[in-house]
Amino acid sequence: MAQFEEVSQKSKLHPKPEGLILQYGTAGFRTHAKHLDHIMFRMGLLATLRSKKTKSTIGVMVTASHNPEEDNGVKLIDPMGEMVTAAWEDYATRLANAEQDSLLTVLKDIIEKEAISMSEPASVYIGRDTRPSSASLSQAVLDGVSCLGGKSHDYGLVTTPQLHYMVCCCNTHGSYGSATVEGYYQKLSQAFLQLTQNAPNRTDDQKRLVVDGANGIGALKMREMELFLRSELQVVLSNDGSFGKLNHLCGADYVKVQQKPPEGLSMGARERCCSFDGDADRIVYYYTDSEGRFHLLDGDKIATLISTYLKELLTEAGLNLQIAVIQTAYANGSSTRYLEDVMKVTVCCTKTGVKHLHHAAQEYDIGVYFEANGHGTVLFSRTAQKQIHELVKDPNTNDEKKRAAKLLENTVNLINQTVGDAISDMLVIEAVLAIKGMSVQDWDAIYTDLPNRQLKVKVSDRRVIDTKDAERKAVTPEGLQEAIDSLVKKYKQARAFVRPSGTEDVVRVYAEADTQEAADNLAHEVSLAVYCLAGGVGDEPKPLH
Ligand code: NG1
Ligand code: ZN
Repeated sequence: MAQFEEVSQKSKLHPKPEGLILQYGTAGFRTHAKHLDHIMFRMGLLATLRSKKTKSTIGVMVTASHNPEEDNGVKLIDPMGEMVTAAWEDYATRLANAEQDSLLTVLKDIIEKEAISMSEPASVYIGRDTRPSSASLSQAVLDGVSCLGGKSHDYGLVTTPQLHYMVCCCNTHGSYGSATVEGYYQKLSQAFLQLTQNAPNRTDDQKRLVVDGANGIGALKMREMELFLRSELQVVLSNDGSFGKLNHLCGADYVKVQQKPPEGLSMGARERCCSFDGDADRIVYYYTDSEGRFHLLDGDKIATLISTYLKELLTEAGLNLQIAVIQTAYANGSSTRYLEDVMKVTVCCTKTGVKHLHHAAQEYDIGVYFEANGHGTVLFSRTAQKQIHELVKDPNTNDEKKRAAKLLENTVNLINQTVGDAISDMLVIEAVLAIKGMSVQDWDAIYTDLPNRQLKVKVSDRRVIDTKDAERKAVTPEGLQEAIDSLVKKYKQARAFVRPSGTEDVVRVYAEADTQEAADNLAHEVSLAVYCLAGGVGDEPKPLH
């Protein structure tokens, strides 16, 4: 077939370095940008097949999120704006690793297994972040799409969640919103302005928010969106990419992992600040108190704020909908305790990686999911949305119920349900704080985080670590879990676990305990256990103090 001939010819322009093996990980392919040209071309091919198979538009986002600027990556977006399914992740890995001369064989094998009719039309939406390598890499994706006769729409520079939104809008024929960047701004800003009408007396100080754009796409898009928000949110934008390097000493990941403010941000005492990551799908908040102490409000605090607000509204509206919070092993122990014991909401723990949280959240009427690192959103089931909508329309609803139902309806519209979205999450948080008349300090005081520490250990092959129980227990190598258990016993309120990263060639170590020193010591001792029992390479981990 002519299409295959073209694939064969064009793939020579995007050659695979022999022997290079890459895995479709937690968030797609991710590595140094110089190794990715062939991957992009092949993901263009795969997205086209996926589109033919699903008879829907598929998204391809070129980004490496919070990774260093020199890296890049790619992820596929399924029809409803969600991450691509596990079977297709596997195809992605096989296609990516096929040597040049077996590319067509692997491609035809996928076509046969999935019984894809090649005469079906295909449509692929493409977006990219601000990395210097992203422009040419997204061109390689476009080449892949055109080889198999797919139609493409290149959105150029967009945040990851914006592209997810576009894909969902397209495949729901506009009922989720209109598939343009402007449509996104309009939908979100209208909902935000409606919500803040419930907090009419806010001062300019209360409307002010310092935003660290991580020198990335989020900063660019925040600038574009400002106009739509009128003066209901007064954004002071730092790290806007005009000179700093992407994610360098700034951004949500830096702030969360280092537990300190980003560089390049001037923050007054008690001032509300937040950081996006490099593709604006994560957000964390923070402030320094009058003694200069830094306070971080991470994904767990965000989930708590949003679920408390939603639970109160459901009660006021008299709606009997089940709400659950989905977390991972990285959730601070205090947050889990607060949600279960005080809030009395269902808490569920899944493996790391938003696709796992997203699936678990789909099981409830309202599923609030957040990773501790600030990636998350809220899913409202069809039933929940229908009930909320009917209550708004019901002429017999009393004023209190109607107000609660309208707030819920606008909140649904403000939330990007396809994926975690820093801009949407930020607007939800700002609206909730405004409506509840809370300062960032009030929010922070809901519960006190247990001190914690995250470390990385280099090992020769991180796959020697296998885990169970939502990654909270190590099954292999032998003796590792026993070693962790006995270390944890030495500390108060302590917990620790290890798991291989899905995005970096490292083993991650997490520990929490009653004091920072204890959390640091425990994390260090667990790192040593990993180093000794799981084939550590390089220097032995050094103590933090
Ligand atoms: P890995 O590298 O698998 O730990 C990291 C984050 C995940 C997720 C992915 C995708 C932590 C501890 N891990 O995964 O939560 O966000 O990146 O970006 O934050
Ligand atoms: Zn990201």
